[in-house]
Amino acid sequence: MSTTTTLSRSEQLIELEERYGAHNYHPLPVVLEKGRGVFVWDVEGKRYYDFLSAYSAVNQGHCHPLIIDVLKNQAEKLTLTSRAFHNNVLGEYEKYITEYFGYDKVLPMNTGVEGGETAIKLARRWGYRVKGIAENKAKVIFAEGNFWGRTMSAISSSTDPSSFKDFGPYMPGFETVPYNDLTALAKALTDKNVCAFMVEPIQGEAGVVVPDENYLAKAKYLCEQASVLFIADEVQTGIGRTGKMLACDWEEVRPDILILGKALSGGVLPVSAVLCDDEIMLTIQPGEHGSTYGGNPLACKVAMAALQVLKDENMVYNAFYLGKYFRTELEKLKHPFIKIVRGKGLLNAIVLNTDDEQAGWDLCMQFAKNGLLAKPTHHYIIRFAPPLCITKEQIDDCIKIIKKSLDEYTKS
Ligand code: IF1
Repeated sequence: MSTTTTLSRSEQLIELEERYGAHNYHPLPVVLEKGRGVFVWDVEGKRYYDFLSAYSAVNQGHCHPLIIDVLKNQAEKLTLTSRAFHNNVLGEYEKYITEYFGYDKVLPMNTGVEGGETAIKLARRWGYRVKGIAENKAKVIFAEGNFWGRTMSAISSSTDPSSFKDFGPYMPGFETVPYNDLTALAKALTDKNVCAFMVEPIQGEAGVVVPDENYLAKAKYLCEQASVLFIADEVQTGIGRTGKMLACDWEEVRPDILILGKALSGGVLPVSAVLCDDEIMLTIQPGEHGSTYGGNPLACKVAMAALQVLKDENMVYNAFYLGKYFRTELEKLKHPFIKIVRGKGLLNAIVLNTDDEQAGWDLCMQFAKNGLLAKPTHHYIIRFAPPLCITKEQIDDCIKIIKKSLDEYTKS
């Protein structure tokens, strides 16, 4: 064991985490200290392309100057009032975001999983008060392979043992059907106690799994026919990530309940939002739901800035055009180690041509050595999700890094 005097700054900081922090993550051995746009720098000053974007929370680029300015300005005025009182920003934000996405109302929360919990409470409440489901009988259908967070409800719908094992007992009234399987969904929706179907338009954590063309549109139609609410979890796929403002826009599907998070704040602080129309939203009355920080003036100002720069800097089209270009250039490599290239917009992944469970991690270590940060979602699936402000020249540079790393790894 080397003494602390010979440890690098990164190693010293990693040791502190190891000693004093919970061991609920296994990060790459990279200690970041600065971010700007598509780049991050470690404590030794090495620069990397960020191809994870904090799991698609930094769509607008790290420390976007306009968002940071708004943050600083509001932070010196008023950060939090709680909802015990009004504040001068919330109403302006609620008008802005409901017009931006085309819904009657928004319920502001903080993390993505709180958005999911809120959506499910709204759907159950609508199920009892509008659809007329008998008390405590409401069911919500999820897709196998879903991931919407780490709370007891979220893991109760999970089909991944690493998410749910030995955390039981689980939330009742949750059922799953195979993703991208309309026959199974149709069958599940024959149960009159089903109030909602909650689904990611593209499954992120499952490995950027893109469903068949029209799956979302047909699923929405089946829900309408069964008087079941269609809840879109766009926490990871929303805010321009897939080359449309919402991934549901690819099929012109309007979710009954829309969940947003992550990049809603441009990666500056936790902001989530649940949007729906009055028939659903007003089933929750004063004192029946909320959170200390939900709708705080700092978050509202930051979210408006994050949504505005997305439009002003044409990031959604950039994701559409450069996502297509990125996948084409990856496929042109015809690299024997790449089995599949898949994704939409700038939410992409490669499936490696191996059954070596260590391959994804080892290749990401090679990427890091060559100046690009990515992380496997599963052993041999690597997600590529850079900020949406990336340029064509930077994509070309990253393709070179990916090719170099693949060659080095497969030769080692
Ligand atoms: C971790 C995964 C991604 C999400 C979708 C809701 C949430 C998430 C589609 C909850 C959050 C995060 C959680 C984070 C890593 C990351 C992740 F690897 F865990 F699964 F992106 F794929 N819906 N995803 O992806 O949002 O409460 O976290 O704000 O737990 O390590 P949150």
